[in-house]
Amino acid sequence: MTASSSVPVDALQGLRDLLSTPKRLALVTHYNPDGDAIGSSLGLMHVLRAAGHRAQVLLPNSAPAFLRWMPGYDEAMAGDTKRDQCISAIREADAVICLDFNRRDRVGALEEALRAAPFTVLIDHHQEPEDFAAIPFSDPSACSTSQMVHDIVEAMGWAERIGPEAAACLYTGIVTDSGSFRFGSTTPHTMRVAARLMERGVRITDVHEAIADDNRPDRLRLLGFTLTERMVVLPELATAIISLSLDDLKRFNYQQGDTEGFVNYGLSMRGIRLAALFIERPDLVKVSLRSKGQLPVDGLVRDHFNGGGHRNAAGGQAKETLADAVTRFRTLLPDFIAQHP
Ligand SMILES: [Mn+2]
Repeated sequence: MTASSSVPVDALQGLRDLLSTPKRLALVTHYNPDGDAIGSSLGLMHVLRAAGHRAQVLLPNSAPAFLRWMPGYDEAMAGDTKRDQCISAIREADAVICLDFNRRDRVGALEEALRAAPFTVLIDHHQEPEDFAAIPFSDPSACSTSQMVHDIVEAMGWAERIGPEAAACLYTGIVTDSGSFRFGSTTPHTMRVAARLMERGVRITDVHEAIADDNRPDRLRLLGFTLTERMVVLPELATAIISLSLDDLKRFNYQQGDTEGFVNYGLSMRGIRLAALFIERPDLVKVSLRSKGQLPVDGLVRDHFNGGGHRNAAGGQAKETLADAVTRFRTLLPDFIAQHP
């Protein structure tokens, strides 16, 4: 292990004890799993299997299409199609490993089973973890859970067990959560981990093509429409706001994952420090905020939009109409921006 990765000794010893004999393990990640959720889970699954354990990945719901190529995805079970089997897998597991989330209400229909699980391990990089895991690995400074999985595997002395499939999964998680190595959480250590994963056999052009070059015409047209018709730029507040209604999405034959990354276009404009994306769902409005520098959007989301995240990337929800949610956000903006010049 390098000096710049910090795997806590107590948790590591706990994990060593747990895995000293073959175990049946359920690997659970969060609802609407992203590249890091799926990458860290499948990556760890491959390594655990190589170490002689039984490991089953459980997703609260299916992955967006652009992540389904990941090695081992076909063996994962999703709670939206196989709920009872997922719950049985949690019940029958010797331990449940929770990846890329830190509150048990993040796993949708699997929450009750997870709460009843007698032994849990947490591997996660979000702020303010709920205190529930017997073995907690929590590092909010890590760029991704996938990087943490790499570091834990290495600290276990299992680096040789990372094959090309695990490497591809972990690399994908790091790339997607670090914005392709550009967010502030990207460190020299992140680059070293990426280099090691290349040495373990990941073909990075394949990964980047699979992630980035998977658009359908409808999705690109929705993006064009969104930027032309549904983006408001407030230069005096260094903010861009995008809002999309159910009708907008329907017009472009929306599929899950289509609006992934849209919020970042707001942030790509010169002079913009804060980008917001409001998306109408049948039962609520989904809110995503992204920021640059010291602007702490996680606090804003926690206080006003029932969610959380990281300083520069946070997500939550609103119960009012789309228009009301945007209006409320715009009302909060001047003070928020003034407090963080
Ligand atoms: Mn993550």
